[in-house]
Amino acid sequence: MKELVLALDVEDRRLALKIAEDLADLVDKFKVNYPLVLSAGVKVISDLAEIKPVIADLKIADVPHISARIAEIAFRNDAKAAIVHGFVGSDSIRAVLNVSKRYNGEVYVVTELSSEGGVEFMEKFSLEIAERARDLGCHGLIAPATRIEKLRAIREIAKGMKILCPGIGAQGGSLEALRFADAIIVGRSIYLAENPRGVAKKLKEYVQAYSV
Ligand code: OMP
Repeated sequence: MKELVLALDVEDRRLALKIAEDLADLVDKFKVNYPLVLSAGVKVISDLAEIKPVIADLKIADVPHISARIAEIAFRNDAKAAIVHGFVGSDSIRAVLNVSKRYNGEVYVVTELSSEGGVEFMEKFSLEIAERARDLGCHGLIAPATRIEKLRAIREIAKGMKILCPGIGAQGGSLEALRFADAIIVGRSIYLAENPRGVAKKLKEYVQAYSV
Protein backbone atom coordinates (compact mmCIF):
# COMPACT_ATOMS: atom_id res chain seq x y z
CA MET A 1 0.00 0.00 0.00
CA LYS A 2 1.39 3.40 -0.98
CA GLU A 3 1.37 6.18 1.60
CA LEU A 4 0.65 9.85 2.09
CA VAL A 5 3.23 11.64 4.25
CA LEU A 6 2.30 15.04 5.63
CA ALA A 7 5.17 17.54 5.77
CA LEU A 8 4.29 19.47 8.92
CA ASP A 9 6.36 22.55 8.15
CA VAL A 10 4.61 24.93 10.52
CA GLU A 11 6.41 26.66 13.36
CA ASP A 12 3.92 26.46 16.18
CA ARG A 13 3.74 23.32 18.34
CA ARG A 14 0.06 23.66 19.09
CA LEU A 15 -0.82 24.26 15.45
CA ALA A 16 1.27 21.26 14.40
CA LEU A 17 -0.51 19.03 16.91
CA LYS A 18 -3.90 20.35 15.87
CA ILE A 19 -3.24 19.69 12.17
CA ALA A 20 -1.87 16.27 13.08
CA GLU A 21 -4.96 15.36 15.10
CA ASP A 22 -7.32 16.73 12.43
CA LEU A 23 -5.69 14.72 9.62
CA ALA A 24 -4.58 11.60 11.48
CA ASP A 25 -7.12 9.36 9.77
CA LEU A 26 -6.12 10.58 6.29
CA VAL A 27 -2.31 10.57 6.37
CA ASP A 28 0.05 7.69 7.07
CA LYS A 29 3.04 9.48 8.56
CA PHE A 30 4.21 12.93 9.61
CA LYS A 31 7.48 14.44 8.49
CA VAL A 32 9.02 17.15 10.65
CA ASN A 33 11.71 19.51 9.49
CA TYR A 34 13.78 22.35 10.98
CA PRO A 35 11.03 25.00 10.98
CA LEU A 36 9.03 22.96 13.49
CA VAL A 37 11.86 21.36 15.46
CA LEU A 38 13.77 24.64 15.89
CA SER A 39 10.63 26.49 16.94
CA ALA A 40 8.88 23.91 19.07
CA GLY A 41 11.82 21.85 20.33
CA VAL A 42 12.77 18.29 19.57
CA LYS A 43 10.13 16.89 21.96
CA VAL A 44 7.53 17.73 19.35
CA ILE A 45 8.69 14.55 17.59
CA SER A 46 7.59 12.42 20.57
CA ASP A 47 4.31 14.31 20.83
CA LEU A 48 3.50 13.66 17.17
CA ALA A 49 4.72 10.08 17.36
CA GLU A 50 1.85 9.35 19.73
CA ILE A 51 -0.48 10.07 16.82
CA LYS A 52 1.37 8.62 13.79
CA PRO A 53 4.93 7.54 12.94
CA VAL A 54 7.29 10.50 12.46
CA ILE A 55 10.06 10.91 9.91
CA ALA A 56 12.71 13.29 11.26
CA ASP A 57 13.75 15.32 8.25
CA LEU A 58 16.88 16.93 9.64
CA LYS A 59 18.59 16.32 6.28
CA ILE A 60 21.68 15.22 8.13
CA ALA A 61 24.78 16.35 6.25
CA ASP A 62 27.82 16.36 8.47
CA VAL A 63 30.90 14.39 9.41
CA PRO A 64 30.11 10.93 10.76
CA HIS A 65 30.33 11.55 14.50
CA ILE A 66 28.07 14.61 14.33
CA SER A 67 25.68 12.92 11.88
CA ALA A 68 25.41 10.02 14.33
CA ARG A 69 24.65 12.36 17.24
CA ILE A 70 21.93 14.19 15.31
CA ALA A 71 20.35 10.85 14.37
CA GLU A 72 20.63 9.66 17.97
CA ILE A 73 18.66 12.70 19.19
CA ALA A 74 15.95 12.13 16.59
CA PHE A 75 15.55 8.40 17.33
CA ARG A 76 15.78 8.94 21.10
CA ASN A 77 12.80 11.25 20.72
CA ASP A 78 10.75 8.55 19.02
CA ALA A 79 11.38 9.29 15.36
CA LYS A 80 10.63 6.22 13.26
CA ALA A 81 12.95 7.35 10.48
CA ALA A 82 15.68 9.87 9.75
CA ILE A 83 16.57 11.60 6.50
CA VAL A 84 20.23 11.99 5.58
CA HIS A 85 21.75 13.73 2.56
CA GLY A 86 23.37 11.35 0.10
CA PHE A 87 26.15 13.70 -1.02
CA VAL A 88 27.90 13.33 2.35
CA GLY A 89 29.22 9.92 1.30
CA SER A 90 29.26 6.44 2.75
CA ASP A 91 30.87 7.12 6.11
CA SER A 92 28.22 9.54 7.34
CA ILE A 93 25.36 7.48 5.92
CA ARG A 94 26.81 4.40 7.63
CA ALA A 95 27.09 6.32 10.92
CA VAL A 96 23.38 7.20 10.76
CA LEU A 97 22.47 3.63 9.80
CA ASN A 98 24.38 2.27 12.79
CA VAL A 99 22.39 4.48 15.14
CA SER A 100 19.10 3.58 13.45
CA LYS A 101 19.73 -0.12 14.04
CA ARG A 102 19.79 0.38 17.80
CA TYR A 103 16.32 1.93 17.61
CA ASN A 104 14.94 -0.34 14.92
CA GLY A 105 14.56 2.83 12.87
CA GLU A 106 14.74 3.58 9.17
CA VAL A 107 17.09 5.74 7.10
CA TYR A 108 16.08 7.59 3.95
CA VAL A 109 18.71 9.15 1.71
CA VAL A 110 18.17 12.30 -0.38
CA THR A 111 19.22 11.68 -3.99
CA GLU A 112 18.68 15.13 -5.52
CA LEU A 113 16.55 17.97 -4.22
CA SER A 114 13.23 18.52 -5.96
CA SER A 115 13.95 22.24 -6.33
CA GLU A 116 15.65 23.82 -9.38
CA GLY A 117 18.92 23.95 -7.50
CA GLY A 118 18.85 20.17 -7.32
CA VAL A 119 19.89 20.15 -10.97
CA GLU A 120 22.97 22.33 -10.48
CA PHE A 121 25.10 19.84 -8.56
CA MET A 122 23.13 16.96 -7.05
CA GLU A 123 21.58 15.68 -10.27
CA LYS A 124 24.98 14.65 -11.58
CA PHE A 125 25.39 12.16 -8.77
CA SER A 126 21.87 11.18 -7.78
CA LEU A 127 21.88 7.78 -9.50
CA GLU A 128 25.19 6.91 -7.86
CA ILE A 129 23.83 8.12 -4.53
CA ALA A 130 20.83 5.83 -4.98
CA GLU A 131 23.12 2.86 -5.72
CA ARG A 132 25.30 3.62 -2.73
CA ALA A 133 22.33 3.96 -0.39
CA ARG A 134 20.99 0.64 -1.66
CA ASP A 135 24.33 -1.10 -1.23
CA LEU A 136 24.73 0.27 2.29
CA GLY A 137 21.37 -1.20 3.25
CA CYS A 138 19.36 1.99 3.67
CA HIS A 139 15.60 1.61 3.80
CA GLY A 140 14.72 4.16 1.21
CA LEU A 141 15.36 7.22 -0.90
CA ILE A 142 13.94 10.68 -1.31
CA ALA A 143 13.50 11.44 -5.02
CA PRO A 144 11.87 14.36 -6.85
CA ALA A 145 8.28 14.39 -8.10
CA THR A 146 9.37 17.42 -10.13
CA ARG A 147 11.53 15.30 -12.48
CA ILE A 148 9.58 12.20 -13.38
CA GLU A 149 12.17 10.76 -15.76
CA LYS A 150 14.81 10.94 -13.06
CA LEU A 151 12.40 9.42 -10.60
CA ARG A 152 11.81 6.54 -13.00
CA ALA A 153 15.57 5.97 -13.31
CA ILE A 154 15.98 6.04 -9.53
CA ARG A 155 13.13 3.51 -9.24
CA GLU A 156 15.10 1.12 -11.44
CA ILE A 157 18.04 1.28 -9.08
CA ALA A 158 16.08 1.24 -5.85
CA LYS A 159 15.11 -2.41 -5.91
CA GLY A 160 13.60 -3.39 -2.59
CA MET A 161 13.81 0.16 -1.27
CA LYS A 162 11.04 2.61 -0.56
CA ILE A 163 10.95 5.86 -2.51
CA LEU A 164 9.39 8.89 -0.84
CA CYS A 165 8.57 11.64 -3.25
CA PRO A 166 8.29 15.36 -2.41
CA GLY A 167 7.51 18.23 -4.79
CA ILE A 168 3.87 17.58 -5.61
CA GLY A 169 1.58 20.61 -5.78
CA ALA A 170 3.30 23.74 -4.50
CA GLN A 171 6.59 22.85 -6.26
CA GLY A 172 4.86 21.94 -9.51
CA GLY A 173 5.34 18.18 -9.42
CA SER A 174 2.49 15.92 -10.46
CA LEU A 175 0.75 12.94 -8.92
CA GLU A 176 2.15 10.88 -11.79
CA ALA A 177 5.05 10.41 -9.36
CA LEU A 178 2.89 7.78 -7.69
CA ARG A 179 3.67 5.44 -10.60
CA PHE A 180 7.19 5.08 -9.23
CA ALA A 181 7.00 6.22 -5.60
CA ASP A 182 5.94 4.30 -2.51
CA ALA A 183 4.83 7.47 -0.80
CA ILE A 184 4.28 11.12 -1.59
CA ILE A 185 5.37 13.87 0.79
CA VAL A 186 3.00 16.84 0.71
CA GLY A 187 3.18 20.00 2.81
CA ARG A 188 1.81 23.38 1.74
CA SER A 189 -0.89 22.00 -0.56
CA ILE A 190 -2.43 20.53 2.57
CA TYR A 191 -1.56 22.71 5.56
CA LEU A 192 -2.08 26.02 3.71
CA ALA A 193 -5.31 24.90 2.04
CA GLU A 194 -8.63 26.44 2.94
CA ASN A 195 -9.89 22.94 3.54
CA PRO A 196 -6.90 20.77 4.55
CA ARG A 197 -9.09 17.72 5.20
CA GLY A 198 -10.65 18.01 1.75
CA VAL A 199 -7.23 18.14 0.05
CA ALA A 200 -5.80 15.35 2.19
CA LYS A 201 -8.81 13.18 1.44
CA LYS A 202 -8.41 13.69 -2.32
CA LEU A 203 -4.70 12.94 -2.14
CA LYS A 204 -5.34 9.84 -0.07
CA GLU A 205 -7.80 8.64 -2.73
CA TYR A 206 -5.11 9.08 -5.42
CA VAL A 207 -2.58 7.23 -3.29
CA GLN A 208 -5.02 4.35 -2.81
CA ALA A 209 -5.92 4.27 -6.50
CA TYR A 210 -2.23 3.97 -7.45
CA SER A 211 -1.74 1.23 -4.85
CA VAL A 212 -3.83 -1.38 -6.64
P1 OMP B 1 5.80 21.28 0.08
O1 OMP B 1 6.57 21.82 -1.09
O2 OMP B 1 5.20 22.34 0.93
O3 OMP B 1 4.86 20.18 -0.30
O4 OMP B 1 6.89 20.61 1.07
C1 OMP B 1 7.78 19.64 0.63
C2 OMP B 1 8.48 19.01 1.82
O5 OMP B 1 9.36 17.99 1.31
C3 OMP B 1 9.34 19.95 2.66
O6 OMP B 1 9.31 19.51 4.00
C4 OMP B 1 10.75 19.74 2.10
O7 OMP B 1 11.77 19.91 3.06
C5 OMP B 1 10.71 18.27 1.68
N1 OMP B 1 11.60 17.94 0.56
C6 OMP B 1 11.49 18.60 -0.64
O8 OMP B 1 10.64 19.47 -0.84
N2 OMP B 1 12.36 18.30 -1.65
C7 OMP B 1 13.33 17.36 -1.53
O9 OMP B 1 14.07 17.11 -2.48
C8 OMP B 1 13.44 16.66 -0.32
C9 OMP B 1 12.54 16.91 0.69
C10 OMP B 1 12.59 16.02 1.85
O10 OMP B 1 13.68 15.49 2.13
O11 OMP B 1 11.59 15.72 2.46
